[in-house]
Amino acid sequence: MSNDVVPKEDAPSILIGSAAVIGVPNAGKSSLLNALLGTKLSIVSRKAQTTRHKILGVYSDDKSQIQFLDTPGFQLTYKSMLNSAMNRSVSSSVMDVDVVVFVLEAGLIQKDDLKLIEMLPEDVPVICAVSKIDQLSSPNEALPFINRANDLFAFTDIVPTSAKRRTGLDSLIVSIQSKLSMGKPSYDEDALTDRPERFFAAEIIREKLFHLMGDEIPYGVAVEIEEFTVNKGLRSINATIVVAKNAHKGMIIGAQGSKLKTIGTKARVEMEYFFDGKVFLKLWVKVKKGWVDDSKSVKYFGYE
Ligand SMILES: Nc1nc2c(ncn2[C@@H]2O[C@H](COP(=O)(O)OP(=O)(O)OP(=O)(O)O)[C@@H](O)[C@H]2O)c(=O)[nH]1
Ligand SMILES: [Mg+2]
Repeated sequence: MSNDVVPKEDAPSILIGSAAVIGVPNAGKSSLLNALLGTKLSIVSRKAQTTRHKILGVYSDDKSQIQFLDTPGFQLTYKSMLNSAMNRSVSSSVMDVDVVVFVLEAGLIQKDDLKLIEMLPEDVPVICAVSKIDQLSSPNEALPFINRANDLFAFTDIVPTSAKRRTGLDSLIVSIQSKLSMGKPSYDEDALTDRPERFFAAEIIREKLFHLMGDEIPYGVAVEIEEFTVNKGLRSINATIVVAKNAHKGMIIGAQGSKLKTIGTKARVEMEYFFDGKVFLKLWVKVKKGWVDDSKSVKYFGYE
């Protein structure tokens, strides 16, 4: 990832470094990252385990360039190959960053939070971002919760935040900056990520599946981009939605293809916004039985 990127030697030195955003599923990691970057880079849903890949988001201001790494939610309840791969990607990302941002949902300390805390590295500063503080019924509840968080681990800072209300974001950036050192930035100031457009196309389709399908299906879905061409600003995208069970295929297609049509329309509209240009999107559905438990397939779809 960032290792391939060469620092820009002619740029002035600023604070530079990387920060991994970790936490249990649904803690609000992707929403926080999107709020910090001011754009929707990482897909979000009310269901747990929405994020599957590590996603790099580049934050730049006058003083600093921070490479944020969004990670999948860490959990020990579900144990498919896919889940293990997602947990591995969390444990590997905390190893090679300058700062860890541990996202803890306000008012909620779960078993998996404690397990994740056990895995925190000792030689990297860990900031606790208490997320969703807008959900607390009164501001008086924040302080006792911060005290509870403080007892969990030797966090270098505890910062209350709300991605929804955009509060605490500056404090979190300042706290991260205080742990960085001077150096040359690796990305242009307007760069946002190292992922190609086709990655985001697949993620946007996956997000619509999370929003539009029942509780079980999204976990067994992968999206493969078969074709992605750009011609005079028109992106033509052919994508296959891969499901783990036969029965899921029909459910995604729906009566006379109605469900698939809705998924396609919603995904296309969001892609047009994201890519800032017209999109022609074609979707297929394919069954690959039990792929979430097949390590080769998990690797093939890029979840490792
Ligand atoms: N009220 C409120 N809800 C939030 C806030 N941030 C996130 N949420 C909601 O929490 C849910 C989970 O958010 P995500 O950002 O997808 O959480 P995540 O930690 O990335 O989840 P995974 O990728 O599944 O591990 C979504 O329904 C969000 O809308 C916030 O600041 N306030
Ligand atoms: Mg996420």
